[in-house]
Amino acid sequence: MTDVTDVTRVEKRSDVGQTTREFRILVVHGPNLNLLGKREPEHYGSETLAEIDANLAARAKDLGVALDTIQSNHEGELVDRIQEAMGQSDGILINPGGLTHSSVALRDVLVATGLPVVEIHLSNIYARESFRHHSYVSPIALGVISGLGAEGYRFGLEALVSQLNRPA
Ligand code: CA2
Repeated sequence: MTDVTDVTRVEKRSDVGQTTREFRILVVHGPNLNLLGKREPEHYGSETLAEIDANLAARAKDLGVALDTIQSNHEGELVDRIQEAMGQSDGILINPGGLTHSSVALRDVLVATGLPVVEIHLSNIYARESFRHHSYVSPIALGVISGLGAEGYRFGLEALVSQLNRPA
């Protein structure tokens, strides 16, 4: 597993004087996304994963949320890390990569967390080969952003935070 970033949880005071916890979001990048910026820019753009993560971190800071970020090429490692999000994270932003189209295990663990999930794809999976048109994650996601490139991650983060801030 690479690129694990831990941002310390911060307590903040609400207007009514109660202490509230800062939201913590797990950002998950699936298999081969570590190759971004090096190959297939026609599908995935020219930004590297490190650049995407840096931009997300800056936006998270503005929004006042903490990010934990992982990338792995191993399905089981992703499942283990998502299990750990239970009780630690408030939401999950995920680009499952190729596992989008194949992994029941990934979908099952996302459901098991009970957390809101936003699914991101750099490319428009519906404008590509037919095997990419089905996602195991989309039916259990709060929402899906596909085809808007690296900016899609920012839109996804903003949507997740907006949802978390909604009164219950
Ligand atoms: O569009 C997306 O973000 C995808 O999730 C990317 C996956 C693909 O299997 C999905 O259908 C759509 C592929 C990730 C691999 O990324 C690479 C990046 C650069 C070079 C080669 C692969």
